[in-house]
Amino acid sequence: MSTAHDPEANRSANPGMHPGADPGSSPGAGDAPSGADPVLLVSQEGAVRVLTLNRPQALNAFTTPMLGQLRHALDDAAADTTVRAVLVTGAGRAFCAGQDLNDPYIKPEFEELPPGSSSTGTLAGQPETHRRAKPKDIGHLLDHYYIPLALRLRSMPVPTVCAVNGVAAGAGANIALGCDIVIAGRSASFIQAFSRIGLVPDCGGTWLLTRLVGRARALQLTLLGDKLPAEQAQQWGLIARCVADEELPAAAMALAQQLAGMPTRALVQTRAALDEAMDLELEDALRLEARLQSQMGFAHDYLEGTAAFLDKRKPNFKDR
Ligand code: LHQ
Repeated sequence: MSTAHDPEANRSANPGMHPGADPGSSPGAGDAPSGADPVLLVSQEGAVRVLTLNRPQALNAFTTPMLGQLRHALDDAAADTTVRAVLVTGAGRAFCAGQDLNDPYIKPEFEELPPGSSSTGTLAGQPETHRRAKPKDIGHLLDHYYIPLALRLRSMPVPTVCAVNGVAAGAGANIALGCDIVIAGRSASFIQAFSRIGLVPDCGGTWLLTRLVGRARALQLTLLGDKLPAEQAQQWGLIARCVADEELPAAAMALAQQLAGMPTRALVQTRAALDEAMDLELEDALRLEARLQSQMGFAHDYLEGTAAFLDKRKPNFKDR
């Protein structure tokens, strides 16, 4: 199964007209015209839905249509009960270079200044060029695209795996880290590129990084914006696994298939409980566990899991 440009995804992902651009009517920067390669590939292997970012010429940088399609593909996977795990990866040599800085939704319009004039020191807030920038409210992009996408990912009713096949920068890094299990190829790397261009981390970076690697390393990554190689990312606990590049596709698929065969509802409640426990006192975490365990105890998968154990057979889990 493979979807091309999904006009519905684009339309419903653009709830409001952005003052600076209308991504519903104008293609994102570098997006192929209709009939060309789709910016998101969707396929299915058994119970695993595979979503592949597909703008390799721009290192799979996110355009607004691509962000809309990714969210809708996650919605589709969530609604499809045959899907029991989602695998996200990128086409080509990168996973994702973050927001496409050419996307008309966010790119400032530039007005050329007459030759000889310089904006330097004369216009407050202007960069040192011979062009005058008319900035757009980039917070709008976060409100309408990245926040719904990050929340959708974290609330998926099935486990998510990210196969980081190359550089993951900015929002690309944080979408990867928002998946449940992150596995990277040895040549992959993670860059909190925001500070390099005068921004703060977004797409959940502040929340994720402090939890994953602690304040000192989170600050090092976000302030310096340096490249963190995959192997070191694994040593730091930022990601779960690092494998040889050529082993990545098979290893990621095996992981996703393994998760797909497991008791989905219990896995998803485990993710939610771990996230919630970060902010709980021990006693509250214990009570949360008891409440969830009580629910699990009435569910098919627990009864099936224990029966299969006692019968010495493979369990057939169904709950979602
Ligand atoms: C790109 C991009 C890109 C467009 C590579 N855009 N073309 C939220 C709110 C609103 C605004 C801003 O953003 C956000 C969230 C964010 O994600 S902010 C962070 C945005 N991302 C970046 O700043 C990363 C920019 N990219 C890079 O620093 C490098 O490309 C990395 C380190 C990722 C890879 O470097 P190289 O391997 O040396 O590749 P390259 O730089 O030569 O890139 C290859 C092509 O991809 C190149 O195009 P070209 O036509 O020259 O071959 C780049 O222009 C294009 N590209 N990232 N984000």
